[in-house]
Amino acid sequence: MTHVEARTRLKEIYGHPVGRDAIDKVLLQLGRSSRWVRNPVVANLRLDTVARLARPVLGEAFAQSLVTVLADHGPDDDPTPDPAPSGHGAAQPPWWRRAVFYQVYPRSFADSDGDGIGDLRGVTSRLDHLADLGVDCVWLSPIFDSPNEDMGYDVRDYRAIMAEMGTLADLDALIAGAHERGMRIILDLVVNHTSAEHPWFRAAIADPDGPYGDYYHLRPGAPGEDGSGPPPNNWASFFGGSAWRWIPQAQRWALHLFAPGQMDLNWDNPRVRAEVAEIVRWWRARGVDGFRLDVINYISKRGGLPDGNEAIGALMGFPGIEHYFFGPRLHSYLRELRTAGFTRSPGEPAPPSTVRTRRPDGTLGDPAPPDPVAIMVGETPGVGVEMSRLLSGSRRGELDLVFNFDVLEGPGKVRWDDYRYDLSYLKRFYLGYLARVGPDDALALFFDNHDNPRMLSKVLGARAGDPVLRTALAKALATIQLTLPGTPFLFQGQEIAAVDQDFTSVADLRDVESLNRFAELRAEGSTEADALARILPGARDHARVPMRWEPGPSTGFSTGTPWQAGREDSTGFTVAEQAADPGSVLNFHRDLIGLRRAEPALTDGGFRALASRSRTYFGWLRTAPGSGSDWLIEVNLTDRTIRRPRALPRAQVVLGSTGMERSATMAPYECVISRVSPGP
Ligand code: ISL
Repeated sequence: MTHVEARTRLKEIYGHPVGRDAIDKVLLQLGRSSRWVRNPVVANLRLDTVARLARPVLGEAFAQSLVTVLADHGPDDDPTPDPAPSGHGAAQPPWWRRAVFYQVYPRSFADSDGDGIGDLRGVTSRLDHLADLGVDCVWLSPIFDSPNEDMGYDVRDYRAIMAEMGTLADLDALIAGAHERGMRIILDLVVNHTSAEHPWFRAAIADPDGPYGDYYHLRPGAPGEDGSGPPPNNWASFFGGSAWRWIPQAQRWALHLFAPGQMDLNWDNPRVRAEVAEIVRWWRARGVDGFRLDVINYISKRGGLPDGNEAIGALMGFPGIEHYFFGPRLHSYLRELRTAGFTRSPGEPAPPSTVRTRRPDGTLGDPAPPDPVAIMVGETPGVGVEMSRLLSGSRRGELDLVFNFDVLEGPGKVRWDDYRYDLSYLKRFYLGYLARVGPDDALALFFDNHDNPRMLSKVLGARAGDPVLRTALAKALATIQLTLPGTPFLFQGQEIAAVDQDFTSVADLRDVESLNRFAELRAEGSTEADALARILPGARDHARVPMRWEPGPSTGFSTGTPWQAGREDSTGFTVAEQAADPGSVLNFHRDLIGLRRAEPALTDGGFRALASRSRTYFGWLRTAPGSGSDWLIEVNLTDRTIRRPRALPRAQVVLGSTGMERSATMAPYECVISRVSPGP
């Protein structure tokens, strides 16, 4: 579809990758099924008719906004196939296809010097825990120098370590230590914005017409403007209020999609793009194996920064979002960065160390040659399945993996809602996703990260306090995450079944997002108790408390006072306790990751869902090409005993949460991984 106009039919829009994701997103948000669009009568409706019918819900300009975004990503946008050997279609799949990633939130992982803040030496001291678990790649959340308005997601110096976390020498040691243990290491690249304290921003506001003025989105005010007038557009900040801040010194408005100290960079400026590529090369030369790219789908903003559509703003919660979440030049900027920053150039010196390879039995081999292209993992809030494919398909030459966040909340729900997540949605989400991807696509599988409450708590609510249910569900989620086709990203604590905190006061919270939201609710008249109750279901703080290494108040995290205290103190849910218990969630993760490494069908094998319509039973086969054996994976998605579907293949249990037998029924949240028996 090259030309979208009023006579275009809904099915044509739905046939456009961006149109399909946009419509699916709206339906998901409204809690409606996408079957609705496939109904032939609806599918044949003309866009102008849809716009008229949808007006009460979506307002006047919705259709036009959709058309504009679609036009940005037309067929002309298809790149020439990527000849680089990074593709998944290449003879040898890239390393990350089989890898298990592990996200460390360094501030809360391990504190080596007793100041209460986790640090790099702390991470290094715990590398054996990660290697024993079977991790292939460690991702460190921000460690660069930062005033920490948003916990390091506001970088002041891209080539220095945050003082409280250590030094460049500490990072060099960490990289070498990880490589030596068979683990790659990636860092967080936060380049949609910099801190307001970054020298570029300081220079920009000191002289808005000078060389740095165009590094950011600076806009003059209306005549006589003193900052009290209306900002340049209606875009909202994700952390509350307008996305614009008046800078009196510069007599300019400055754009910040996040906190007021996180200034959005202007990626349309080639000098900005060159700076970013140079930062990436600098870190690659130190041995870093790639980056997770923070909100990377937000970097290209529509020219002129027009007002956002009110209806879309109301629906998504953030006016303006359609002008930057999948911006017009996103693809070309990513391709440029991949080539200029992430791809090794001929004759480039080897980094100080590279990862030692791991054999299928887990033992270590020789150091691998440097990767031809360092891995690019995109954090891409808001993109749907088709946009994910456009950003990470192996022929696209853009990102390698992206995070699709739609799995994290049930239909019609947002993070702040207090509800119990229904795992039948998780099954539906993945079956739908997997049915739409091909060999060129890759999925990142994740349930927890530093921006979300714990999945265990979303599903169980207060019943996460029941150690039996908690253990069973943690193993079930691990089974799903580690044996579906895709690349799993564990977040620290998942391996010991970490759950949400029982925060009782706003004084327990540290995150700028929670604190701003609390202040807004108070300003609107909520009582303190009400405001707290409304932010706790979604507070990012739940996942940011110190790692529980040992029982006891300090949890083995620090000898000092932790920067943020956890409140969870259940018995049996620390690393030390679980290491000693063969039936623990920790040992289940180890066994399962070991099995994955030994049995290629569990990572590379084909996928076939069983009983796909069941809302309670999630079962699938991983089929081995050639002579290897097939695997049957089964999970009870409920807290009840369920019957297994009939006519399953005969199979021998290899790993299970409750024992080595398969009977007609499955216990609450039971999970079983079995080798399919040969023969009929
Ligand atoms: O918490 C959110 C806003 O309501 C999420 O949408 C989150 O901000 C989004 O996923 C982007 O997250 C990343 O960038 C943010 C940072 O605060 C998050 O910690 C980071 O993961 C800004 O850099």
